[in-house]
Amino acid sequence: MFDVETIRKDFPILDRQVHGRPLIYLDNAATTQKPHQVIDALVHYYEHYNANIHRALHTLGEEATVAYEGTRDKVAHFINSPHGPRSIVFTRNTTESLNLVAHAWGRKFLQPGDEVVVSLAEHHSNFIPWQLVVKEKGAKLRFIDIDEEGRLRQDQIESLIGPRTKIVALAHASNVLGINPVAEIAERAHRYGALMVVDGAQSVPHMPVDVEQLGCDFLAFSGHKLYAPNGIGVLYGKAALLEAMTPPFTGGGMIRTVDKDGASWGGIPGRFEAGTPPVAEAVGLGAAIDYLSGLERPALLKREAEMTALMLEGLAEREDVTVDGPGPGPARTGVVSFNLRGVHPHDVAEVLDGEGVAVRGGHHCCQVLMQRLEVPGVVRASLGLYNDAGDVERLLAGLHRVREVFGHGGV
Ligand code: C6P
Repeated sequence: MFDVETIRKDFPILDRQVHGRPLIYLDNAATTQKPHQVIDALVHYYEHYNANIHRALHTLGEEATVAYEGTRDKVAHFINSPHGPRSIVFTRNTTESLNLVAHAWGRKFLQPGDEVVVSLAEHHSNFIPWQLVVKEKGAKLRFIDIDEEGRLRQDQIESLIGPRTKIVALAHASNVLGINPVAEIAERAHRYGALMVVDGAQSVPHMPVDVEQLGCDFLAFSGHKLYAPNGIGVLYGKAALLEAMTPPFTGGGMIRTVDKDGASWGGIPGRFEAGTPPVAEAVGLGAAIDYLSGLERPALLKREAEMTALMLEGLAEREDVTVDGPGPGPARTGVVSFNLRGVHPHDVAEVLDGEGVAVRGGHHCCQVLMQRLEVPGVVRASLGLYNDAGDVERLLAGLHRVREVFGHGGV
């Protein structure tokens, strides 16, 4: 049985007060809080075996290397990498992972006239790197639009992915809307010989993600959204694709040989990890994966869906709220974006903060999507595994408070 009270005890930060009220943390799509198991792993690392990896021949170096590479194994297992840990590159975050693909694959292999397909709902991290690389290579960026429910338009998936497509780059789950059918889209992309790049920043923390089932060529995600520390991210790539990529960063730790005239690269994945890597952060990521693996993920998913439905029902009762994205059901994660008529999202977020409720208000690094939705921004409440029905109630009660503060003027 999934017991949220026990889970909550694992997260020390949930005991704190904000403006004299117990913290209700509903900004999990931005970053998640950390269980003491992860915090303890970091402390243990620094107190007992802090060292540089793959360099030192001493005991501490050996222990740190084993832990760092151990996390690579755990990640490979967690996302079912068919090529095992060789396909797991550690980066700083999703942004760096996506940039790595755009720079190291896109720059090398895109040709004039090629097309890269993204959607209007992409996070800037899965948008700007492609925008830059297509400009440089004389290629073209094509955009899949969304329908009234915030789903990718099926007709455009079919019309835009074709013989000229070289890359399809989409979020598995949007940080504003819902879940995209990336497995089906990957099939279509592959039919035309294109690569499927999946931004898993918002899906990997919330659902089992299996790269084989998704059929993706690359998958990017961040540790900090997965209850792990900041500063560690992952790029999964099919081994042959990683092998073909030229490392954009060079220096220590990634070479085979160096002489005065040149250098040769080591193998994958270390070839893409130049310099001293985030060892403690990798240790923390390993602890977070252990933590999640110890929970019943199906029960966790079910609860998150229930909490999402509760939030959507509560918002639907208000005639002054507009919710974006699909209705309750399988196309939803625990991300709920909305607007309160007549009140700017920043103001909503500020009043809620006064009530101890942390949500995000703004464009969520999706300015193209905001332009499409014709709004300056949205308020976003996003769930983590520690949120319960009481948190949803506090959010809904907080919206009454926002209305009290701003009244109905200008509505
Ligand atoms: N979205 C949000 O509040 P980084 O910052 O590199 O860890 O993740 C980037 C990123 C990429 N794709 C998606 C779908 C994302 O949601 C994010 C991060 C946060 O929505 C911070 S802007």
